[in-house]
Amino acid sequence: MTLHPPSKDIQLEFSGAQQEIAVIRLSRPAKRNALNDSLILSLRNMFENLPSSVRAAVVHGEGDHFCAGLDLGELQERDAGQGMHHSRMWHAALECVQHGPVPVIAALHGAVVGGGLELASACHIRVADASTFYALPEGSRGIFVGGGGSVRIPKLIGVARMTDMMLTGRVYNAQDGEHVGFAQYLVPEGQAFAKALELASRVAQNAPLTNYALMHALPRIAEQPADQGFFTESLMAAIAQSAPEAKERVQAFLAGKANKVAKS
Ligand code: 1HE
Repeated sequence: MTLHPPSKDIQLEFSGAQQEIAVIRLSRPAKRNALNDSLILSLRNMFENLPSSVRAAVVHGEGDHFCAGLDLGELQERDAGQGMHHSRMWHAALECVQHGPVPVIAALHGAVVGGGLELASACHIRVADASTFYALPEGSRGIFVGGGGSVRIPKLIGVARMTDMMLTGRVYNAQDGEHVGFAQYLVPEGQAFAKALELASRVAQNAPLTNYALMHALPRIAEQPADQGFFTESLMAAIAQSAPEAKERVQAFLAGKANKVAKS
């Protein structure tokens, strides 16, 4: 159900032989894909209503940059209550990205800053090209992260690095960004989208229950004390391996009909 008009600044297309990959494009290049409220609400709506045939998603940005963050033009005088609701709206949308139905791969290039970095950090895999740079200009704008960045970004790079970025305005280039943990893949300029699509095709071939476990169980286990983590792991392992698809895949390997693990 859509209760707000869909934003023209974000597009959804499908790719793959079975249309199993959702491709979501931030499509506001004149404003460097700055995220206004309508765009954030549409992003949420897309992830809440993906067709059941979809097995993986790619998020990318049109033009020279992935995303310039919060649309500063929309930043009005908000009182504390309105500010809280605005931030919670972002949380709800990015929660749909991180804990939605399918793994999400971000294809990054150019600016990945502020709320753009918050969006990227809600994705499961980040592929950056050589033009990518990361920053959190909130510090210099007199504001604070509000889209879940204070929770998600330290999980990628640690609290100390995030504090430094916000205090000093430090910008990480693509190479250093990969090194500190922003991106799992670094590719030559212009190749992030192709690489993200290739990875999405690979991810889409996994058993859906395994992908679900990786998206929903793994981060929760990481937050649990070890004893509870071991127990949750056992529950998830038992559920995943009892699925008919798991049995078929193991049988296929034992019958010599499935790929071996190949040295990279
Ligand atoms: C914008 C925005 C924006 C560009 N909101 N309009 N984010 C920032 O503080 C980042 C601000 N943006 C920049 O530092 C630069 O624009 C970029 C490094 C991203 C790109 O530079 P460049 O030279 O390619 O573009 P530009 O000339 O700076 O901008 C082109 C147009 O986009 C220009 O508008 P125009 O009408 O003059 O053409 C810019 O004003 C506009 N534009 N970025 C609105 N962000 C949930 S809380 C999250 C909190 C945050 O995200 S704070 C961080 C905000």
